[in-house]
Amino acid sequence: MAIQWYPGHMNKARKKIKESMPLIDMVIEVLDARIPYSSENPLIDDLRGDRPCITLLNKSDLADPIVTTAWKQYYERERGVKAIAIVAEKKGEAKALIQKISHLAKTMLGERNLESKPARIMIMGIPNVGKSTLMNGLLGRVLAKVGNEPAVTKIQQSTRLANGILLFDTPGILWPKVEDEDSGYRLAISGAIKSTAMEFEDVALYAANYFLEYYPGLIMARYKLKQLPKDDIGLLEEIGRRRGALRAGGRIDLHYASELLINEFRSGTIGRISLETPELVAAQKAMLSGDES
Ligand SMILES: Nc1nc2c(ncn2[C@@H]2O[C@H](COP(=O)(O)OP(=O)(O)OP(=O)(O)O)[C@@H](O)[C@H]2O)c(=O)[nH]1
Ligand SMILES: [Mg+2]
Repeated sequence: MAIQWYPGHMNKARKKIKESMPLIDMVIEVLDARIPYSSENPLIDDLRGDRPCITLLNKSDLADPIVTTAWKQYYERERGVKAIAIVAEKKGEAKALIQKISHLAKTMLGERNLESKPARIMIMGIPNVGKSTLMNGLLGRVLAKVGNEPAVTKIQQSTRLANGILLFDTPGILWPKVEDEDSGYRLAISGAIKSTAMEFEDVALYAANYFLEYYPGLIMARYKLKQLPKDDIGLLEEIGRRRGALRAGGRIDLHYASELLINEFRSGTIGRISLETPELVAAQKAMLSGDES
């Protein structure tokens, strides 16, 4: 599924980020721990240039812990980057990050007196990944509006922390066209794309397929199945039947079942699931480069 959802405010946000960038010392890039590769926005890399960056894998409470460990190793080994898994929503987790951020700022900015000229740090990432939640967590109070849908933050906002840090929260931005099919689906499943810009049933079929292959045990347990459905549509039908989503003539309401499956994934009700692993992504990249040659 190629995604084309790039509302006006995202374009404005990108321009504003570009404008502010010369004043920024460091970037915190927030990735979704369930899709670290697909939630990495090439626009952000472009905008930040060679500024130092802290990479966070947020919502790690929802991701498969084994896969998150594999991703951390991947970042360290392949990129020389230390990715930190966090749960921005959990009280205290963001606070614990402050020390790391201060330390990095002091190392990077050397002689600068941070009290008179604070380290300027911009929090960036795709929509709905938890940037504003992180900002509030670092602050220890609710300043930025958060919400369980993409495009909640519409304008850039900054605030000063006590430790010589000036934080900038930014609106989530996607790139104008997500061409990679698999990444498009994963972004849609994770909640980074507005519901009105996606086809729920199409996305749920992709999710169902993936869950059946990689997390059959969690699916059997959650939907109390004695037998694994033979395919994606079979799973949606089974969910619909079990939840009484029937239409006239006994037809199953697949749209209802689709929403249910996606929402239960997003809330973590099915269990801790990652939508991509370093191996899957490597295979996907190999396929794509094969397609081009
Ligand atoms: N389970 C879980 N949910 C989280 C975590 N961090 C944030 N959330 C939830 O994710 C949703 C989005 O959070 P926001 O902080 O508004 O995300 P954002 O990146 O600022 O989103 P935009 O401003 O729309 O780009 C909210 O419902 C948060 O409660 C986390 O670590 N774990
Ligand atoms: Mg926000």
